[in-house]
Amino acid sequence: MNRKIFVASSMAAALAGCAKITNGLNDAPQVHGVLKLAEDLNHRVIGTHGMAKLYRESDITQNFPTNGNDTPSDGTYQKLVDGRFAGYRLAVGGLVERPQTFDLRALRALAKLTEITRHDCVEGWSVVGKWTGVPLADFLKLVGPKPEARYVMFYSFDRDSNGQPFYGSVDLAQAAHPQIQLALDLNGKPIDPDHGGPVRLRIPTQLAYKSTKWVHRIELASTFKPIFGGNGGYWEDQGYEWYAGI
Ligand SMILES: Nc1nc2c(c(=O)[nH]1)N[C@H]1C(S)=C(S)[C@@H](COP(=O)(O)O)O[C@H]1N2
Ligand SMILES: [Mo]
Repeated sequence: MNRKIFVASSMAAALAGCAKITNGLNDAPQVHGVLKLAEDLNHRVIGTHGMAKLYRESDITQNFPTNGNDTPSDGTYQKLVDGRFAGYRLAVGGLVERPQTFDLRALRALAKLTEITRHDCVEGWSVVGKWTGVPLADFLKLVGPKPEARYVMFYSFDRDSNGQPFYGSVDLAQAAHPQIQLALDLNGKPIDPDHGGPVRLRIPTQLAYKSTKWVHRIELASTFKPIFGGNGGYWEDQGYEWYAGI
């Protein structure tokens, strides 16, 4: 059983994700069926409860590649960079008891998780970094998901060449995982713009495309069907799996 899951999940890893050149194979219905099955098994059997491996300081990667729809050229984002993010606000709304906004000082006061973890991009590279930030579980307790809330949606500043904004999501079970954080620091310094600063999601138990960079708005929702392409995320709308457990 375990081996089956492993094989299925490595297949998913090889086929899904952020490869910039889309692979025609991904579109074959039988491949999709296998991936869906793997996704389902992973989600129920491993992903949500398993822990990502923790690394040592000496494992930290020196030259950390970046990946994304380019660093947002968006005017609002550029102004925030110029002002060293003093004007940055994270807005939280949707199905929450206490909608509110957070500036970086408020977020830093909640940052109590530091973990050295690896992120795996399906384009074939992995990097180990030290991330410090706010445990997502603590953050959600503060804003109070309403009983009908099921998903946490993350919205970013960047857009692709068609003007489509980047976004992503996890469900509340994944959000409760102790290693998921709203990251503020990378390797002891505020996350730079290229790596998703000032606030990005880090999910060390899933492929890196789920770790949404440049987050400016979080919304709790009961379903993601009516949001953009309806699949829960930018990459998911291109056909990749919503659950990307490693
Ligand atoms: N907003 C946003 N987040 C994103 C992406 C993106 O294009 N936009 N790319 C994802 C992908 S495919 C990867 S591999 C990681 C890369 O993170 P890094 O640039 O810090 O290495 O960010 C993820 N988060
Ligand atoms: Mo990626």
